Amino acid sequence: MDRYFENIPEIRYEGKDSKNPFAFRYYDKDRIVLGKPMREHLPFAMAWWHNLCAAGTDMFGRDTADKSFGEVPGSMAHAKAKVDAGFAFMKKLGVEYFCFHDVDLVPEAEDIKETNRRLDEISDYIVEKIRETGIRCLWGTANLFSNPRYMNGAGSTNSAEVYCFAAAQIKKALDLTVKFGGRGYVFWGGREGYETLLNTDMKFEQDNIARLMKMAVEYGRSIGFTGDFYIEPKPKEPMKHQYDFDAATAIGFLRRYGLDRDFKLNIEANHATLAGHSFQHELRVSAMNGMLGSIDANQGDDLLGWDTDEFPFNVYESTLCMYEVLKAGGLTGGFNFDAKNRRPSNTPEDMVYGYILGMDTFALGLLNAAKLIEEGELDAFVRNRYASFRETDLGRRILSGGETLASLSAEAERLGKPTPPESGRAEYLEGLLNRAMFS
Ligand code: XUL
Ligand code: CO
Repeated sequence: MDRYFENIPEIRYEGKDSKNPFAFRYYDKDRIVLGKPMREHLPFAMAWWHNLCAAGTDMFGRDTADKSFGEVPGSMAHAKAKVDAGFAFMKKLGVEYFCFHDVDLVPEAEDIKETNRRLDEISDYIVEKIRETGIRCLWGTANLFSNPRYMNGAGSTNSAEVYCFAAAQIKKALDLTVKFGGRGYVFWGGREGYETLLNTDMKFEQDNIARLMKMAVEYGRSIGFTGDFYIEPKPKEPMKHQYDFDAATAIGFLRRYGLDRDFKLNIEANHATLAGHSFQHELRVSAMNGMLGSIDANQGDDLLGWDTDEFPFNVYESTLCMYEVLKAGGLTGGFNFDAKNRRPSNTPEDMVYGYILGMDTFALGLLNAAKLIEEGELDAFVRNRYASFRETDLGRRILSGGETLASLSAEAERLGKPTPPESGRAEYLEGLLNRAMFS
């Protein structure tokens, strides 16, 4: 089981001064932070697709990494070797969860009956590994974007037969998620969008996507799935415009169709920035709507305008992320490294370095965010900033809902002019952030 990573030791915490490349410098799984061990704050997951399937192919060139794991790619022996390698990898790193698409697990056959048979076979094998290791499934999903039949979308397709295949894949992926004891089920609408409105009935397509999601909820609950469904927003790529553009758009959609009781959001850092938002913005919008469910932990590149899926190393981002997560009371899901090695980082060691980097970045973010919360200055500043609403007679009357435009207009005339608002103190607060991060 160990043979793919045989030259790599188990990764342990050695502290920030360690020079050992195969050690954590910040992720100390049993360290108590704000009353809970780090591993409970940070349920990390391995993304099956990037780690075990993707081998560096891009639009301009072929694979650079060898992900055959000693077997012929496209065979069931290869599918099993990926399971062996994946579980060995997670054990080495102490990663306790995995996320998967149906077609990450087995080669897809021409006939869906055969694909489903292969999925039954491999999932029996995965269940054995789950029992052996205690590693669990964070979430599952169906890949409704790679197969050419999804050219015009899956839930949003113009073809009733293609829609039927999307439903079949979702049913099977839900069966697998439940079989693996998964905590969540994700919808990322990769092809749910449009290239041109000249050929698109947007309302018809969105009604159909919602119908499919309702069927998924009904079926999932009927087979004992008690976890959350998630929408993973993304504004574009592969489509020019995707329907789940950002958190606010996805929440509006879920509420419009009455799906908000069963769904939360899976927020991906690189998708947030593609939408022109910060990661923290998308987390805050989700949290304030009670919909922060899970996180795809990665980062984009300021110089590139697409989904680069890099392993996260930006500690400002992970600190502000963990600040939002802690204030929201944690996640029902976890932190899935939807991240891949750079194309020239093509060895098994690089796979391990990617996860060490990501896990340490989030552990450091957690420690910094806990410091900010314990110091309490940011919280106090924000609370005070709105004091005029809570601590004056006028403010309290507005909050109680008893005022009208006419009564407020009379009040304005009585005042003549307002007391000038106080400074927002952005630079001072950014200094506090730096102090928590570097002292
Ligand atoms: C694509 C993406 C997906 C989803 C799952 O940008 O993030 O990998 O996370 O389908
Ligand atoms: Co993702």
